[in-house]
Amino acid sequence: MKSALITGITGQDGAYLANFLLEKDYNVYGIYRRLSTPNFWRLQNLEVFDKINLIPADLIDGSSMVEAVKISEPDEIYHLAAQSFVGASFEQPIGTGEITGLGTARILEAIRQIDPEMKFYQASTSELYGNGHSSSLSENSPFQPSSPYSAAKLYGYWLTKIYREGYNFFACNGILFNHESPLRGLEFVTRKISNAVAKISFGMEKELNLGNMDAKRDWGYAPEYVKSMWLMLQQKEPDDYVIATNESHTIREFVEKAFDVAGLDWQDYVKVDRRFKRPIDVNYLQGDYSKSKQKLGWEPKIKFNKLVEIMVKEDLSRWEKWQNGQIFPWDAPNYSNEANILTRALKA
Ligand code: NAP
Ligand code: G4F
Repeated sequence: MKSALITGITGQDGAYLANFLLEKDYNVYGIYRRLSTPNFWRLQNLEVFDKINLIPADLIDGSSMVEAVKISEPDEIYHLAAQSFVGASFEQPIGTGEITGLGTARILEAIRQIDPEMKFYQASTSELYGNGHSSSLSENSPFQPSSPYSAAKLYGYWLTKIYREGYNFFACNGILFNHESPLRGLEFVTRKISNAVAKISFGMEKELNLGNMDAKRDWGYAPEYVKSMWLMLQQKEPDDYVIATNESHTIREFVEKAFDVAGLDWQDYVKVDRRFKRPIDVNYLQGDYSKSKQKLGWEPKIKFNKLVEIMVKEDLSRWEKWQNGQIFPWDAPNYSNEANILTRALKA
């Protein structure tokens, strides 16, 4: 039986990947950090919480990462943990560098010291390309990070290549474009929209405040994207791959479609609020997954319209069940809207 260690197992991708690897009969380990309120709802939602092994560790604590690798002795390590919210990286650039950047160095060093034969997946990102592009982006397109988050991820990307070339690691960068699902964090724009549409639809909220609605993203479906991570580690040679849908849509299009799914007109509810605008935004991201199709045999099935529908219908169904008194693992009831959030943009 193969074993895998997942950092970030409590996050969106970590939970779907744990589910995927369990279906492939892996022994699955994951690290989690101590929080004042436990955060296992995604693992419980997918009914995998009781089937995995959890190890307490934190990316800012190198010795805990060494322990996690020693305890699990995995064949494959999927490094997904990060401060992953671009907006927060402008508010907390130093913490983001520590976790998202140096955290990757800490786990690569743990592998180098314990067993360099362990295969390594790095959660790289389309944010590496940054602002200023206007055509599809492939593995050969230039990087121009436009946030503290993407600068930290660029460090992780290069370190992964350096350990591959310098120490002969089987280490891959998955350059994943945005991927969403009903397990997406509530602060990311897609889930913020699908959750707000559901609440507005039930009369629980009156409006939705957003930032830059002109930005375009290439949005795919997270459960399909985690399969590509595994495929990368099953190849003969390690390499870097773009994972995307080859389509992009504006935030406005997402809003329009999401309200439409609930039979509402978005223009009656949506307002622009400068708190949610970033000092620099990435205005265009569209991928080109040709290499992944050719080498991994990977292709997305769920595209934009279906994705929006899945997310809105699930949030509608959850709020309906909640109103009927059903209790199930879910994040939204503990998260009010973002009315009290003060960002640096307010001072600008
Ligand atoms: P997510 O839902 O925000 O999950 C992030 C995970 O990292 C959580 O499990 C979180 O734990 C953990 N984490 C954060 N700080 C940590 C620390 N100091 N020590 C240990 N664990 C820590 O992110 P995601 O959407 O699943 O994304 C997974 C990875 O892919 C991230 O690296 C992200 O940057 C990258 N990525 C995501 C996308 C996308 O569209 N989703 C696209 C490209 C790349 P808690 O639960 O305790 O907070
Ligand atoms: O949903 P977002 O916060 O995702 P973003 O910044 O694209 O980052 C996500 O995808 C990356 C891959 O490209 C990952 F690496 C990263 O970890 C994360 O998963 O914002 C998407 C767009 C941005 O242009 C943002 O300015 O939506 C715009 N937006 C407009 N109003 C908003 C809002 N974003 C958020 N979060 N909240 C708003 O109110």
